[in-house]
Amino acid sequence: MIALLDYGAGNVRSVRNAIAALGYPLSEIRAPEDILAAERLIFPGVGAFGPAMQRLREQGFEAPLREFLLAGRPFLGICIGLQSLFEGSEESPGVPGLGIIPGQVRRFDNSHRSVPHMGWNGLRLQQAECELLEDADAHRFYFVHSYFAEPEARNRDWVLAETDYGRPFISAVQQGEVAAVQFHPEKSGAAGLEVLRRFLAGQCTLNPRPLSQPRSHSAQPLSDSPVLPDPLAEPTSTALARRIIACLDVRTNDQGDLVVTKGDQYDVREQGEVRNLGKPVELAKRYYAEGADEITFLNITAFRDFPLADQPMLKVLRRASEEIFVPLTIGGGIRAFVDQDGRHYSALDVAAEYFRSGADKVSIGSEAVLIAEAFHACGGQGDGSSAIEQIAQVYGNQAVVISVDPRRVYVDSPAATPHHCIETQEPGPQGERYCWFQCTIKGGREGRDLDVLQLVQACEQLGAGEILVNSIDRDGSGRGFDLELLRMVREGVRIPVIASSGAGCPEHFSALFDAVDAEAALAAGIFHRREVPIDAVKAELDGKGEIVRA
Ligand code: 1PR
Repeated sequence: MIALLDYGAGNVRSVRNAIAALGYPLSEIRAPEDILAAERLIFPGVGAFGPAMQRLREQGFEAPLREFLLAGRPFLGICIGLQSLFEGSEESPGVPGLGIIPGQVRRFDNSHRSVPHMGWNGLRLQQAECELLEDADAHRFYFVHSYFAEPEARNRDWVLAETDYGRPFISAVQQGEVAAVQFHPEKSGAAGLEVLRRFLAGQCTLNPRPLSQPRSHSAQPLSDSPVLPDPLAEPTSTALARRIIACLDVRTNDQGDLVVTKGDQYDVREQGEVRNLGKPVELAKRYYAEGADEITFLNITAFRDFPLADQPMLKVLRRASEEIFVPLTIGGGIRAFVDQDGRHYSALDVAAEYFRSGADKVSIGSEAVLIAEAFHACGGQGDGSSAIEQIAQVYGNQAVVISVDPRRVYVDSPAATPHHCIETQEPGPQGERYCWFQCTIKGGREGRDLDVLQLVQACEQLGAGEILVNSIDRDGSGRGFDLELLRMVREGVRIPVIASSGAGCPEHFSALFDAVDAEAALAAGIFHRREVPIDAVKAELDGKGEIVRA
């Protein structure tokens, strides 16, 4: 019996979907005694360390889980499921972990790189002949976390793999049949599914001999180590790949069908008809097969409808998540609603339904602008009640993407506006040499008195995990990304940035990453119209020395 330890703290649908796709039946842990009855146990921890440990304790799961682990029975922890095995975490001081592995979980330093560590990174195997991760150092896996387990001499005999993000951290542990990974195998494409399959099939034997001496912490005494380092093995670094994201703008057309559409400067109609570029699930599956690192669905008319009434969109998400094993983001209509019967739904309720339907992240557009306006009006303070804060608190910061829809506003001089203004290489219609980037809501239909920097900095402070930067001016133009806009956002925040709008050819992606240290690039039209395949973009980047997932 393979059992899933879901303690109800968040979205584990992706793990269930991946196990179902691999053809294994899964049972649920409902009571403490179910843990010891399980043959193989999967613990996909989600959310924050403290609440996760608290929920385990409240539900009486801690004691049987420790017993299961100490008996060395088959266990796979994922993400917080790995971190919980350690003694404690900086994320929740004073909350003890399970203490199975000596050591602490620490926060990444964001002074030189974006936090969360989000995207596809490699593994440096530390043990020879590990069946669970055999050949895994030839692949990349999807990580998303702000905290990491620190390698030290006293946990060395647990470390199965390390990964680098500014510093080495523990990306997989194993002793006997107890294993855990910091990355998400259920979101790591074929390579991740293979790791899960090996665990489910009972292929996780380990020969506890290190491949190489772990780095940086090697100054620690080795006398208690049962194994000898291999002096010939040179540790190689791993690095985070640039992500390529396929975006599907989805709406209902005039015939009532849910279609993928694509606009020019957000106008999706051609001769009065909504452009129809295909069916959402079919297109998304195509992009998964072609190597998209992530897929985003934007429900572009949800600002005027009640998204939970939009069952076809939720169905799209459910079907896509059953067959697509890279991260899925959905945006559109994440805000509070009152339905026809007067029932109130919070933004968190809407997001929760999206997560339950298979989303890994939600993207907030219009509502984020209104939240940022209120934040600045209160002197740069949040009160915990905004959609950003509430969703981040329950699902984690990494699950909250802010989708920005800015438009250039040209001025003659910086003194002509109170907003953050740049001198632009792309003069305005009257030859103006300065502009600011105005935030809009409702799909660009309404401009607000807020600039893009004010928006993204407020959202970062409130707990957003990532910024998706669209550009109404560049959308659908094929003229390349708006590098001036992107540079301003990149320099303004320490969370990952996705560049969007205007991609027309592979060279636009290399020009983007050459100019702006964005984590990801998103495109729509060129992929939908089959003008540029995803692998041509990756080949171009690879040729320019950028790291991409093969
Ligand atoms: O405001 O929270 O309900 O969210 C609505 C979401 O829908 C927002 O994220 C907003 O960006 C999006 N949206 C609203 N109207 C439109 C429209 O096109 N009429 N789409 C729209 C925005 C922009 C990109 C597009 C890129 C790449 N689409 O996502 O995919 O510009 O296109 P390209 O590569 O073809 O240039 P809320």
